[in-house]
Amino acid sequence: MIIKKLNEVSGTDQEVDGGNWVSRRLVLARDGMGYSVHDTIIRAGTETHIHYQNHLEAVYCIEGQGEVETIADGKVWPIEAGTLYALDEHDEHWLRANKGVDMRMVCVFNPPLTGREVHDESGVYPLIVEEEDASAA
Ligand code: 9YT
Repeated sequence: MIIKKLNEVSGTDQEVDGGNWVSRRLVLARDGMGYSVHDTIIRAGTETHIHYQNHLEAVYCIEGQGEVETIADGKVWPIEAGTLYALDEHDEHWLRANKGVDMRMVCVFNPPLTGREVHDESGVYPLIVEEEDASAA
């Protein structure tokens, strides 16, 4: 059984500040679950270009409001608490948080992040496979 508390992750190397967002990584590749789980704050008024070419991500909003726009077709979906979006086609997108209040998201990644990743200039996370994770596959 793995038990993690947000306040134990905050301020450690499992808290990653990407500028427009800060990601508190609760479950990581080394936990051997096959996915990672993050509690992520998207800072109010920000717009982030994201393209997870190496990962599938599901994102469940639990606080705040914003929108997601898929770049291939220009479609825009509003996001509020209780909205989930899943990037099942590695969808390149813009993620925008409304002004005034941060968004808070629960994010699940497959394959799992190792804990060190931040977006590169194309909005991509590199694929890092840890030994424990590779042997489980
Ligand atoms: C929703 C989203 O993709 N935000 C960027 C950060 C990422 N989810 C993470 O590393 O937690």
